Amino acid sequence: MLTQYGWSPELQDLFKPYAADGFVPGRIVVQHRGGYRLITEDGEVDARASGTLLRSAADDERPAAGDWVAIEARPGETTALVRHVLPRKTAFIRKASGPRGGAQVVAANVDVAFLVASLNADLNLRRLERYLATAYESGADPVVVLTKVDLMDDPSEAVAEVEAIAIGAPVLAVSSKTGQGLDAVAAHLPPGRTAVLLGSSGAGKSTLLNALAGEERMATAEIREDDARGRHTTTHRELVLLPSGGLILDTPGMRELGLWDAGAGVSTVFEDVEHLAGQCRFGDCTHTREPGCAVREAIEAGVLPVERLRAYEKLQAELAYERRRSDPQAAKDNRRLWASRHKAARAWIKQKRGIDDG
Ligand SMILES: Nc1nc2c(ncn2[C@@H]2O[C@H](COP(=O)(O)OP(=O)(O)OP(=O)(O)O)[C@@H](O)[C@H]2O)c(=O)[nH]1
Ligand SMILES: [Mg+2]
Ligand SMILES: [Zn+2]
Repeated sequence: MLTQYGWSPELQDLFKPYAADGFVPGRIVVQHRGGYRLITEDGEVDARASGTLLRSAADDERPAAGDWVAIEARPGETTALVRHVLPRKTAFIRKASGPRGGAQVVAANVDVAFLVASLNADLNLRRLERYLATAYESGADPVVVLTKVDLMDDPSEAVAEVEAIAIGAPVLAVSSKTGQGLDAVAAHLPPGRTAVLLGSSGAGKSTLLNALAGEERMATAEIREDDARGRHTTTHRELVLLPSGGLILDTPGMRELGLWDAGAGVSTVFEDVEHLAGQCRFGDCTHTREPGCAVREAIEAGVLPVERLRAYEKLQAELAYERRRSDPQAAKDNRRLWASRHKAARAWIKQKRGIDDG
């Protein structure tokens, strides 16, 4: 049973110390507000995280959908206790929404991240760049899946636009209604491999899962007529074993995808911008008015869309903000930097006044 869900000799090895303590292994196949459902050697069980685990674990160490865990079976109780989370192979992590905004693991131990966007009015390149950066950071292979191709007369232009920003990631145009392109999606899901569906509400994630499964496994709902947005139909995360042997994790549509520590991911997605910036005459070029600026030259030549540079700068600023927030030393350095700048500015103003007055 566990082998079908991806249990391997390596995991068996990792699990040895937990087995010695009397724990049994399981994988989280459902995560909802109230707790978890796990798959174990003996079938499915409901579970919750132990108090000790919750107290000691950082946000991104808490059990999440796709995790392999060590559980304590409690005879006579209806729910098992998750006591430990095994080291993850990959993790798709976002900044949690809300004022506290800690790290939130959306999916753990996935091999492939299907970044799902609909080819309708809701298609947004800037949003896809965020998903790509987070996916590259996760360690999973990103695949962009453009849904609802049956609604388009000619998708080639939209696909080309997405390919231009997807640097190296495959871009598939599919229809869960007609079946077009589904084989190409399934090709990324051989037996034992795990994929996650990520994207906005209404993009067609659950419909795609149902089409791959050949049956109605997840509920779906029509998008809103006025603005083509989804209705947040899926509210839990669920890992489904497909008849083909692949595993696919459905997730609730995200309103926004805040970056979490995704510096390397952003660099991968914006390889073109960083490569150009490396050719500017000055190492600290701001690409505004310096001479010998390769970035501005590329924009003027029509090679680099200016919106892409702006998107890159925006994500960099977001990362820097997060780093200051989570790293008190960086915040202090930043304050010190500004304090010294203010001091220099005041001295300069004073000196200038002196000259003007005198
Ligand atoms: N024409 C067409 N409609 C589709 C396709 N895929 C999904 N839809 C429709 O899009 C709507 C939303 O689909 P869902 O699968 O519920 O979307 P979701 O991404 O799971 O949304 P959340 O669960 O809210 O995150 C439904 O009405 C689907 O029938 C497609 O390939 N073609
Ligand atoms: Mg859904
Ligand atoms: Zn420059």
